[in-house]
Amino acid sequence: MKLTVGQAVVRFLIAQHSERDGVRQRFFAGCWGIFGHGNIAGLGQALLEAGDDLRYYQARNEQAMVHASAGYARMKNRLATFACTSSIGPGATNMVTGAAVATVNRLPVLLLPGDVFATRVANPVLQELEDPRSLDVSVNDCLRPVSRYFDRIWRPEQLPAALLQAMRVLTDPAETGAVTLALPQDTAAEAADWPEELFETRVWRIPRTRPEVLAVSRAAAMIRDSQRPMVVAGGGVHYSDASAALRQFAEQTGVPVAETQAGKGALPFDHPSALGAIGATGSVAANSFARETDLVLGVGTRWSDFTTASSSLFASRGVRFVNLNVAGHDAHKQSAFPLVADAREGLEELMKALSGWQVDTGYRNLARAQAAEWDAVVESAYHLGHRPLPAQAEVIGAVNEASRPQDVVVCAAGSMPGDLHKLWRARDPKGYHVEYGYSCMGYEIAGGLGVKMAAPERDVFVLVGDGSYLMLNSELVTSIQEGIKLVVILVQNHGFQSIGALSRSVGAPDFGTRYRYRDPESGQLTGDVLPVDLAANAASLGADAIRVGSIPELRDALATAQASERTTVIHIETDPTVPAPSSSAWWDVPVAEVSALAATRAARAEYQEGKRTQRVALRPPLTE
Ligand SMILES: Cc1ncc(C[n+]2csc(CCOP(=O)(O)OP(=O)(O)O)c2C)c(N)n1
Ligand SMILES: [Mg+2]
Repeated sequence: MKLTVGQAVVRFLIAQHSERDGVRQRFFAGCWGIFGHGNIAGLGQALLEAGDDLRYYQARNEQAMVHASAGYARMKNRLATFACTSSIGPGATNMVTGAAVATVNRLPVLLLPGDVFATRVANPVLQELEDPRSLDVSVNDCLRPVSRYFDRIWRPEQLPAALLQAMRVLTDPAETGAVTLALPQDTAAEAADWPEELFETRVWRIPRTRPEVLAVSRAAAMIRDSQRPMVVAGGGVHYSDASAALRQFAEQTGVPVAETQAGKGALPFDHPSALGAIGATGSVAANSFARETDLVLGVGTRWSDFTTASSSLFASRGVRFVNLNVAGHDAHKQSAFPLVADAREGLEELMKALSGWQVDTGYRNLARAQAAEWDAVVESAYHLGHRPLPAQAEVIGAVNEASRPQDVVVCAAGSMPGDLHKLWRARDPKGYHVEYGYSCMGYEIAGGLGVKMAAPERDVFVLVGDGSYLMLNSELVTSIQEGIKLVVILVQNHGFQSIGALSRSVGAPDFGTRYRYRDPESGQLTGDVLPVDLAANAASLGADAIRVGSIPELRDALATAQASERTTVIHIETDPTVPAPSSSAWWDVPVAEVSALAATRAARAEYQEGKRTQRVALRPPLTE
């Protein structure tokens, strides 16, 4: 069969399927793309010819199209995603940040950047890097460290093997992330003869790896021996569709469950075993359990510094870890006893091995009582009644109360992810979508688009700060173009509230974190607030924009947005001086060791207090 490399890639993508638990689906829902000389004749022409067999979606920014794909893949529990094609040069390097989001969050996305001429006759092509040490280097090599598989198709003959490797990695739960196949622009348009088998329907089974039998009994024995066990649930619980199994595990054993950012929603917030969020942005309930626990069962977590409060949280001398994780390198973190398996399979095996065992009633009740105390804190944060401007927590409360249980809240960077982690009342396993692996400003609207494409029956509430909005708001246009409805709540606080607070805690108060005019006298950015009008900006991009000045007005606007078919941006100004309730946990951000500023010296002294609480988990998991 004679096809160009571009046509062969598209044909192959159309034929790929995933299957788990007997359910089969197309693996690629379509292909995002922005065209230039590097990809228009190869993939562009091929997508035109394929039509709706592999639908083309137009984005405004290459980074954003990778975010949308990652959001989609996360919502689909990694069983489906998109391909993304870019031109060479800036189009390709714009995808580097999106690729990092996908890889850090362990989400499959296929990147197909154009690349420099394989034949090199016309060198240097427009946008070629020209590395004097080697002509086989191009800017696409920037994608190597952020891709779990990277290949460059210099010759058509190399394509079949590369496509199969790409699919292997994309559908492997332990290895998945961004995968890059760079397509030199001449090769992509070159024709070759392909075997028909390459384009036959291919089904990639997503395995549910079972844990080793002996490892299960060892892990169960460690849990049985413990006095104060707890579960830390991570994103792997969702990806493995294990929230029902986790709930059963918690009900059978009484072991309380805390959740990471990616794991939030694993249990509904009001489940009797739910301690809520853990770590630097956690609930006081989960964090006080973490300080005293003697055995932690980590399920599908990568143990980020936010979860461990920078290695300061699990303070009990005798604490040991068991990690149930599909990836060996995660399973071994925290010097844990590793249970390498799919989360659902692993929990089911542990339940069998723990049959008849439970934590004592007192411990169970303590979890319930502390979670109830935290929920009272949430309730009052939701209804602070702060004036004249509302607090951010009240905005979160109003959105939570207006949304239906199955709806999805989306966020990524700024002060809101932490506040959402602490305060959002999750009622559905897929209802909480905060990208906090890479915490990438600009993910919010683009990622929300992918979420809505994966779950059109749900309303998607995108919470975005003014800083993130200004960084990447352009996919609002895509949402209008495709009729993909979002409800965007744009929280205006004239700068970086999150980093503002951080700057104060490291003794560099408010430096570079406010959007202000330069003050002619001091020479600093401390003048008046800038005259930006982000609601007008949203309206100019085609969205319905509503400005609100209070929480009751916000509630009305949310109702209007919910009733509408179109994307609505609700603009609300908040008071950045009102923090969310404290998590009583620490986060390690270094402070200058010497300084002429008194504020920095004071911050350094406090930092050293925090450092004293840090302890790397090194205890061997098995003592006998
Ligand atoms: C792409 C990117 N650049 C920088 C950062 C560091 N950073 C984290 S939050 C933040 C400020 C976010 O501002 P805004 O969206 O207004 O949210 P706020 O902090 O005001 O809640 C910055 C600069 C980041 N996370 N991502
Ligand atoms: Mg802001």
